Amino acid sequence: MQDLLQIDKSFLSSMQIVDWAYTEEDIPRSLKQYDEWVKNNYHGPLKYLSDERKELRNSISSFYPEFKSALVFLFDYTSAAKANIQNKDHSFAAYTKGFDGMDYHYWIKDKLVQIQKKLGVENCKFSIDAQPVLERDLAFRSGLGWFGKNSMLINKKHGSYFLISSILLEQKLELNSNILETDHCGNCTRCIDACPTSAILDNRSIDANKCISTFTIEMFKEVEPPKGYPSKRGEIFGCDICQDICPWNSKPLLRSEMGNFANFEKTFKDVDLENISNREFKRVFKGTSLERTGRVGILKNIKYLPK
Ligand code: B12
Ligand code: SF4
Ligand code: SF4
Repeated sequence: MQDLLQIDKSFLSSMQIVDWAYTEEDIPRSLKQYDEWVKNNYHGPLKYLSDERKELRNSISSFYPEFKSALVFLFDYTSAAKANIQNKDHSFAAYTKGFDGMDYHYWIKDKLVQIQKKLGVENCKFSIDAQPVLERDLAFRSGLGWFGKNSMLINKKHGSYFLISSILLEQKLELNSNILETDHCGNCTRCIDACPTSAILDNRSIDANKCISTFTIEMFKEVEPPKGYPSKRGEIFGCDICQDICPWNSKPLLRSEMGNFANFEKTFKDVDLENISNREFKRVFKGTSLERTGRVGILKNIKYLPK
């Protein structure tokens, strides 16, 4: 197993994995911060973070009792972020394009299945965003990065344009854990200054009520947008401002090749959103991130953009 993960670098990079780590730590280090956050209603409309499912995040074993260890992977989408920046087109957050234009939940699951097969492991669970796991904390306690002031998990070498997903195992492996990463934000406040809706709090978390990402991705029906939405960048789905501005993403952006996402954009531009049916929208955007909001959700966002 160790050999697979250390030597077979081309296998990992073919999956856009830029780093990975191992941990046996079951309990998140930031439960106190999570509690405070919810008490202050900073989760806003994201009720799954505060209802009975909240308790499941207290430890991985409360959702997966057999849990013994985790392999935590960082799936990179810097090339999509580079394309958005160079094309000055921020309608769709970079992650929506960075995994062959697919909804990353499907794309990453396919990769984790491949890794599971290579490892020869029968019983395990995947954590890909939707499970009750504080994934940034899991990556933090694996030593993969620190909580930036924008609340993103930032890796010293790879910045923050990556998604975190894990294989949760029922056995311990003969692997070493990394030491915890220390803070490297220093006196910088660029993300706080740049956030158009003042959503970034002063304790390395954000007010989800105000975040453009909540409004454009999580709210499917008509609601008041946060003050400051849309920014000059015209977000339709998601927001990358607090990452694009972060100095820790400069080097990864320089190093990365620029992706070509013309097909994704063309499909969107070719569709007459006002006049196609919800069903037709579903057919055209099947398997992409846009399926989440559906046609009605996208129309709700577009309404606020300058004509
Ligand atoms: C709910 C959610 C959202 C919500 C709320 C965001 C939020 N900050 O919580 C909304 C819709 C706004 C959102 C937006 C985005 N999201 Co989101 N989201 C999630 C989700 C599903 C849960 C997050 C959660 O539990 N929040 C609870 C709060 C309290 O946790 P937190 O913000 O991480 O805050 C921690 C820090 O504040 C920390 N902390 C603070 N001070 C200190 C001090 C110390 C000493 C320590 C140890 C810790 C600590 O403690 C808190 C609890 O862990 C995760 C997936 C998952 N299962 O974890 C993805 C996730 C966090 N999102 C992700 C992404 C990519 C995004 C967007 C970039 C998408 C986009 N382009 O629009 C934006 C970024 C906005 C931002 N700046 O955070 C990635 C982040 C990857 C990374 N590098 O960090 C995740 C991990 C998904 C994934 N599987 O990769 N998201
Ligand atoms: S994603 Fe956008 S709106 Fe949300 S905190 Fe970052 S800059 Fe602010
Ligand atoms: S922009 Fe500055 S303060 Fe914000 S996360 Fe990046 S380094 Fe930290």
